[in-house]
Amino acid sequence: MPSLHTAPFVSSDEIRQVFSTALSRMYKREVPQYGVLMELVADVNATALRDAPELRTRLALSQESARVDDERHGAIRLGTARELATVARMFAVLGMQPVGYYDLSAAGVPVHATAFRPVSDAALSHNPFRVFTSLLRLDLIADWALRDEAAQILARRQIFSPGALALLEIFEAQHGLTQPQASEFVEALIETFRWHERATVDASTYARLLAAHRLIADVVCFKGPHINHLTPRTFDIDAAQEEMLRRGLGAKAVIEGPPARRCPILLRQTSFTALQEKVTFDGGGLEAEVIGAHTARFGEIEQRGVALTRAGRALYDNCLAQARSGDPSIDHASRMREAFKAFPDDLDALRLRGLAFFRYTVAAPPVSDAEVSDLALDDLIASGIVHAEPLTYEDFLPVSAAGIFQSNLDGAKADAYAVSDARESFEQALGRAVLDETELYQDAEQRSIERVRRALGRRAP
Ligand code: OOG
Ligand code: NI
Repeated sequence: MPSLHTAPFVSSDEIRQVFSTALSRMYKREVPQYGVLMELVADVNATALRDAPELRTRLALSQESARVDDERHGAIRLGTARELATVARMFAVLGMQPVGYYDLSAAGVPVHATAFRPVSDAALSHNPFRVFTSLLRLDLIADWALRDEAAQILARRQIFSPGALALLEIFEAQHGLTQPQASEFVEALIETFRWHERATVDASTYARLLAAHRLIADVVCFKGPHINHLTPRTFDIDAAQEEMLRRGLGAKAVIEGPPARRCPILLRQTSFTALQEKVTFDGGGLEAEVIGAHTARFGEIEQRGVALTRAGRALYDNCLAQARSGDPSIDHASRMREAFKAFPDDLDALRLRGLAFFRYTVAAPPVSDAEVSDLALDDLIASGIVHAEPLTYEDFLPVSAAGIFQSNLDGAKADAYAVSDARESFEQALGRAVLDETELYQDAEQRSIERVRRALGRRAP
């Protein structure tokens, strides 16, 4: 029992909310196009809600209605195992845990990643802020000398301020932060993710790392892991993509993920290319500083659909493989539409075939016991007593992530690396295993079934 003398702690959900808002404010100041993107998404979403009464009803019924307006994800790229371990502890203060393992080496991007995000129903509906967090894989750099040099440069930097580290220790010792401590923590943590104009290396070192891989230069040459994009959520990504082009944001040509459907599944994303930013390079002691430019930061939007079961995901991966290996003389969009005909586009079919996850609620209390006795869940849904709400996909897609990375690395298509998946070393660096996203959806669905069962007494389902 908490004693009367214990200072009240701010909840992690609240700290995450404040952090996400502060980060958005900072990014808007640093990357003006992000402000344009936010306005555009707000307009598109308002139109989508006005024109689609089913969407309005669905959102009102679900636990998501409140969260969508300030829903977003960000991405950072880290250089060392120690940075990843500390970031994991920092994000734990914000109630975010590592979910999923993404190997991007197969797509020629020398990183592996996880997504830090809230996991409980309540935390997700409070604020679902996520951060796609990649760790550079120096082991994939062929040039030994360059690899050593990069490791040495990275070993010299400390991406967190002493203030942030001290508050992290206080949080871990007292299992919470008071209001003033939480505010100070958010402010200190934001500093880590801002753009630092001054590089930690001279111009020629930067050029060498850039030539090895643009991504290596982006991670190694700067003081910290600048947030490289913040992504608002839209209800209609096709409309948003058109609007991006209309307002002069050079959107990438192809929307990543599944094709447009009546019932959205997983995740669709599109981005616009990076900004050119001014960089001041170290003069190396003797020479004067050199002014240069670096491109790393960009804008992205996403539309989220229903989370898929393992069977659903296997079918998705199959359709994607089908489309990719299809006739190259046919355009990408047509190949995708054709391949995805195999994926049912109807919520009942997705549920009855066990392809997607749902959250069940009691829609209309039964009039009599007889109505629910011996009825299975599907019958209760068919008779309107129970409502099945699609569970939103909260994670990322490796193929899409690779596409997003590529589009912001000057479109340079890299070859796949020979060695790939290094999950074990990633988890070792992280200091823990990542959570399995499918199990989280499965648990959320199961919990909702148990709630329905309790609400209907011991009669069903
Ligand atoms: C991350 C790219 C992945 C997404 O939404 O799939 C990503 C990066 O470029 O650092 O953010
Ligand atoms: Ni992203």
